Amino acid sequence: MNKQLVYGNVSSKQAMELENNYGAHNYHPLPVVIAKGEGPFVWDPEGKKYFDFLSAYSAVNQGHCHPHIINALDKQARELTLTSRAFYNNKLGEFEKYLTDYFGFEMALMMNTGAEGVETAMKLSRKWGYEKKGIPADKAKIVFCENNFHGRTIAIISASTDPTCRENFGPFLSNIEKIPYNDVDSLEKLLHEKGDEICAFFVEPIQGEAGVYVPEEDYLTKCYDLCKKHNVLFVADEIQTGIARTGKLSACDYENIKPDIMILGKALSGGVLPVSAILSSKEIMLVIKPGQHGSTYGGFPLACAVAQAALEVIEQESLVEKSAYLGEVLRNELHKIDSKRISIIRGKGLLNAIVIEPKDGIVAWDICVKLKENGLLCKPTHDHIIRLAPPLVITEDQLLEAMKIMKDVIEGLDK
Ligand code: IF1
Repeated sequence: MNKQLVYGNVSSKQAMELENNYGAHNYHPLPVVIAKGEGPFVWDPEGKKYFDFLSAYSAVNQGHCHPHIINALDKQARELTLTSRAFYNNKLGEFEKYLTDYFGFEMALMMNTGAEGVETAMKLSRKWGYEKKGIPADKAKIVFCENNFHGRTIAIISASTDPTCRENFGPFLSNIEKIPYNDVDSLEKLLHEKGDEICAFFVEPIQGEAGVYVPEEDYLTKCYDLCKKHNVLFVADEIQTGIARTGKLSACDYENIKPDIMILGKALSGGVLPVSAILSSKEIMLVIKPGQHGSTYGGFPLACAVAQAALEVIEQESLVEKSAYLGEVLRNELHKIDSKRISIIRGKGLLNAIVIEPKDGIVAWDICVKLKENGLLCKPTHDHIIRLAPPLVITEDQLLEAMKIMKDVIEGLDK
């Protein structure tokens, strides 16, 4: 143990050493330590201020430590935190009604992490496949898209095509079909061949990890219609795209599609607690009977109070409209950057990415390090993509200030 260490008061250097020495090396973070957050800003232990353009992978849509959410946390934490589902609690039903009304569904099943939400949707889809669609025992198949990201469990990485996520974690789940994203014909062909044994199609309305990959217009509609034709559940993973991030409440709203199952997580709690949920119809949801699925913390009172406050913030501060408007401003500013290094700018609302041409050995990572030094935190994905997803509470002036940093850093690379 470092003798200089005063608990609760570590320097950036100490914090990085501690994580490195005592924590598993399952991440490779940018060399910055965050000690405090407020709205769109974070500070390191030495007091340097940064714009946060990752928002904890879109969990902090409402901004860091939003007072309305923190008040709800504080109030509920003093009243009741956890009961387990062995008993009823006075928050769960109230929140389930609020949540289902909010998104226009009949029923919710609450879990904790996003991955658990996806697992829950997979289990529900299979059960529905056997009990409602009549798929023969152990034959149910689920369709996923290539380059997806749905989480880290064994079932979910069985559906992944990313070697880094899968290497030496096998054996994997069988009965998973993978087709290219943004390719309606592949889905049509697969459903035509094996539709009788397929229970569900899982899709991200915009692929986040793949680099904010926005599919062609009508892609979701066409997939949805094919699913209906073959009696296959259309399951939207809105864990990253949902809750105002893309300029609509959920990204499926762009095509006016109501998925059979919608999965939410991340910003459902505004970055305060791990809270996820799947939303569906009574007919589908009630396939799961008492004792067949659950989680100790799933739907705990503290989560319900926090999540309700988090969704109230979205409405009270018009974050859907703000995300749509500021997304236009952001992409407009990016287009003004005079650099051959930027090859593509894409996104919806405040979920955006720039694709960088690697040149002189400078890749996205190096640019993110330079941005960090200038007070702007972004995360590279793959070698050539930088994701830009600030908290939705950012003001237009703040956004313009951040975009000036971006412009100066990128144009500065060739000066
Ligand atoms: C990590 C990406 C973002 C998700 C979608 C489910 C989950 C996620 C669409 C699982 C999680 C995260 C987790 C994080 C990296 C990250 C990510 F780069 F990998 F793609 F956000 F962009 N569905 N996304 O995006 O939710 O279990 O993590 O709560 O390091 O794993 P979770």
